[in-house]
Amino acid sequence: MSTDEFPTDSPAVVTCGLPYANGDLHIGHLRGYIGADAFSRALETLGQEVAYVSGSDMHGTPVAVNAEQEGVDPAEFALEWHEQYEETFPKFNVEFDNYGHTHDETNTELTQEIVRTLDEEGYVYEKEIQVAYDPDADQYLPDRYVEGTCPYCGAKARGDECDEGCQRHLEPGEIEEPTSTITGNDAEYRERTHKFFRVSEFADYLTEFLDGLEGTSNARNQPRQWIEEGLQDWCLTRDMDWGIDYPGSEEEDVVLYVWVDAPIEYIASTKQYSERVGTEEYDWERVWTADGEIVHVIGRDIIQHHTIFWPAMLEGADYNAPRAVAATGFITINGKGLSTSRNRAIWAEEYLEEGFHPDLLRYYLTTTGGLQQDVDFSWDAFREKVNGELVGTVGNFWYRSLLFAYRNFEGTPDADVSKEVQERIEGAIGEVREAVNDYSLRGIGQAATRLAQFGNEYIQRNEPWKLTDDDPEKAAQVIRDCVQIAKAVAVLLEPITPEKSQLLWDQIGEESDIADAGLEAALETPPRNFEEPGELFEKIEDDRVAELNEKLEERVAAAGGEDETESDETDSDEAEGMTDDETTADDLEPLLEDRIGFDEFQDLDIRVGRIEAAEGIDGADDLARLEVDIGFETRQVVAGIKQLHDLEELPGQKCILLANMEPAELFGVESNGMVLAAGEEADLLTTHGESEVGEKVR
Ligand code: B3M
Ligand code: ZN
Repeated sequence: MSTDEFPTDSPAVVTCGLPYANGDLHIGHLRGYIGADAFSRALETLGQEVAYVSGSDMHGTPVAVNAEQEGVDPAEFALEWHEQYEETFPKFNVEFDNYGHTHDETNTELTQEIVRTLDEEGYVYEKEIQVAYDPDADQYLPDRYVEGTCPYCGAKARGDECDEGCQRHLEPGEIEEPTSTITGNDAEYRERTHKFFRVSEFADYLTEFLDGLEGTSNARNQPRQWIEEGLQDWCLTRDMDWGIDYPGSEEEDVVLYVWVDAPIEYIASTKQYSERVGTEEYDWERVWTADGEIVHVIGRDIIQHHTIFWPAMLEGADYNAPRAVAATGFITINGKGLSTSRNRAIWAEEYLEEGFHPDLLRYYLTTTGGLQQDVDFSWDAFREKVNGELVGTVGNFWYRSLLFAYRNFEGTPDADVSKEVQERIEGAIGEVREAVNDYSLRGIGQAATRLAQFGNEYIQRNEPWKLTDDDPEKAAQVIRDCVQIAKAVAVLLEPITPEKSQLLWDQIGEESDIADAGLEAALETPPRNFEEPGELFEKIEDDRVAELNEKLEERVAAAGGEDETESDETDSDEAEGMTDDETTADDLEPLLEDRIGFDEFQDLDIRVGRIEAAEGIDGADDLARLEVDIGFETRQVVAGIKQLHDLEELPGQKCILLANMEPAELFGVESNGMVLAAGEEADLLTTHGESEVGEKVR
């Protein structure tokens, strides 16, 4: 790996978390797969050599439990889902260079080889531990076969992950008040011997690794805290028969923990790709053992696996370290947790069946929030974004400029691009380069849409329709500029909307594949002639949205979903970016009995502000220093949001500030006001209309 800016001279690999082969894909999964696909395409447009790989996660209790419920063999069950996923991804223009699965030979062999190396290097030892057991089912209860309470945060948790609380990985035996998910019985504990990986020995290595890790800030900050609290060794084996055998072990009904072989599929899948295209073309060993740039896109609930266990395994077995871990936030639906059991989800198939183009969803999911922010999906917000940005800005510009060019010049006029437009496009290319290096998909999208916005203004300002008769030369030049901008927008937007960009590419008469064009193509002259263009984006009508909302409401109601007192059955997996932590009244802080008068409220000077700068405070785990413009002046404020927000994403965002808060000093930094936020995740309050910075909140 290098620390040079992308593009580098080393081959890169981009991966996304492997979906468990256990159920239908939904929008929560898609955020990660589309995001990683877009990132990999974007790297390519910069000229980076890159492969995008993943595979289905076939093992572990997430698959075994669901297969058992359906009374089928886990291998068969998983393979069926795997095949379905393979068919679904391309429908969203998610194009893997290789999509394998963890149960295939490549991964099985590689996993056993890596574990053998760790063992030989002295990183594995045996220990007797207490393992949950269900006497009625006569079965040990690894991972999702057991539920109980998280010993760290007290939330209801699964055997191996605190999925609704602090998101920590839980070791066998750690969960409190364990009950069997097979019979509902209280679990007993029995003594068993298991293999452990000495993760604790890697604390110093991991600290250094995290210091250099790129990606999103949550993927660095959370693990730092876990290391400070002290790392535990990691149990490598489980009492079950579905999975990969421990190398050389004769023991029946003991397999490797799913999280051992799952990330190794990243390597196995890269290897398969390399073997298919030839190592001359792409060398997996160079990527994984020498100087490759490894970029993992994951959901934020599996940060620990990717920034502690995985890099420790790689280091222990003498592999290369990841360059970046980009952890995405969750998807909520209409402001509530996505829940497959409540059917509050947008399913991949459903989206397509409704007839929407995949690129619309790609655009929505990649540009609605920063990568690590939670993104809410509602059909209303979807319509608004599509109609506003894709139809109104991009599509409108594309169509009007190409139509004008076609009607008056039968294509691209013979003229040179003006200096202004040349520089504007160069600027946009620079913004994309920067966004890619910041792992900001939204930044890529914004650079492209802003360029289209400029195009609209440019055409409006120059009014070429008035020039065709009076000053045809000037008209030719303006339209020449517009065609170039249209082409540039297509190139810049290709990682996000590959199919629509290709269509625009075809419309201007290009004959190649836009995916093969680099960013510099944005400045290359388009072909002289093209055919009459068509509109590439279509407005989503209000009644269509009303209909979709109704459908969603009905099916959530049918699943009993709006009954807040209902205890939710465990979802198949939260991992791909869904959360089930819908708040019930019981979870909320009780309302205060004491009332205050209006005068007392008036004493609070609450203002609309805009965050100008945000940085972590050295030595303080949670605190960030913000500079907030409140119209009259810029305030320095200390806020406990360091772990909860991507600080780099904050500048430019509006916020609400309590301005007459007594000043205080925290970690040597003066705090002069208080930024208001809601809930455990410090959801920052803001305004949604036109209010100006400095205006009072009343
Ligand atoms: N199969 C799904 C998840 O927890 C899990 C990912 C494995 S990535 C190596 O997101
Ligand atoms: Zn917890």
